[in-house]
Amino acid sequence: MSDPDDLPGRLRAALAPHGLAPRGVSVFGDDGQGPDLGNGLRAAAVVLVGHGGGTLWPVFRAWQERQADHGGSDPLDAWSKAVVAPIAAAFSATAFFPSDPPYQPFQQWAMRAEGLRASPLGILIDPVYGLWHGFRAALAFATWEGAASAWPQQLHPCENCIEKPCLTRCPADAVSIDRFDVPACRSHLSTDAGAAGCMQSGCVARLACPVGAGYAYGHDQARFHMRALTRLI
Ligand code: B12
Repeated sequence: MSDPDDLPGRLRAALAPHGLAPRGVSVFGDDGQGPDLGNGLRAAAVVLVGHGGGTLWPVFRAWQERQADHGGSDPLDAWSKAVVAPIAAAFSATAFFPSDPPYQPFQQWAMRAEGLRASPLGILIDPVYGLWHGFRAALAFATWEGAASAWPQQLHPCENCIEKPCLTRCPADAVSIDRFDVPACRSHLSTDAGAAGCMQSGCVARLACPVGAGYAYGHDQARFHMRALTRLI
């Protein structure tokens, strides 16, 4: 990899037209913890690619409209690959995607990369975007010369949250500090109340968090993710 100092800027410029951004770097060095690059080598570092708020949504929906098959059965994953694979090639990186098995530890990488920590819901909380952010890919590099300190580290907002409304608002009682009860969540989503509530406007527990509330996904994006939640795993 060349010119590591300018990598954040160059990646930011390549990703911005797609509503995506580099989300920090997890540096493994030669500790063998990096993902397998498929050529006998393990990555020295991964740069996470994602979004805060709904920046990707209009770009993704416009792309989907242009596809004869509307993006297929997993259109957001298909779009992520269509957009990120050429960028990975241009940066001589190997792209990993969060929904591709075997699942790569995106959340562990994000914790290392950005200093993010888990909210009581299990998803990582960002001090600016709250629970309204996600990862669409990771770019793995075989060698890494840049310093991780060139990338931002974050504070953990849940530490100062006494009330923790995310734990008390779920209409299905599916969330607790130590587990997310997926069957309970899904069974509520299949009721009329679930269809009129979480399925329409998004997960009520997630919406209860005051951090980054202004970045909450719009209804179309929220509905898309809720529908995905009813059919995944
Ligand atoms: C499988 C999966 C699920 C399963 C969870 C099954 C289970 N009980 O583990 C289901 C389908 C239920 C799910 C739901 C959701 N998920 Co999910 N999921 C994944 C996926 C594809 C793999 C997780 C995994 O096994 N990783 C492999 C291990 C080795 O990686 P890891 O980093 O060590 O794993 C951590 C997680 O597994 C976490 N964890 C353990 N149990 C659970 C349970 C839940 C609900 C979550 C979110 C995390 C979590 O703890 C591990 C410790 O760090 C990841 C993507 C990825 N590759 O990680 C997304 C991912 C974790 N999910 C994500 C999201 C956003 C959600 C939803 C909010 C999406 C939605 N449609 O609403 C919901 C959560 C709803 C809620 N109220 O909390 C995001 C989290 C982003 C963030 N801010 O942290 C990820 C990273 C996907 C992405 N593209 O960004 N998810």
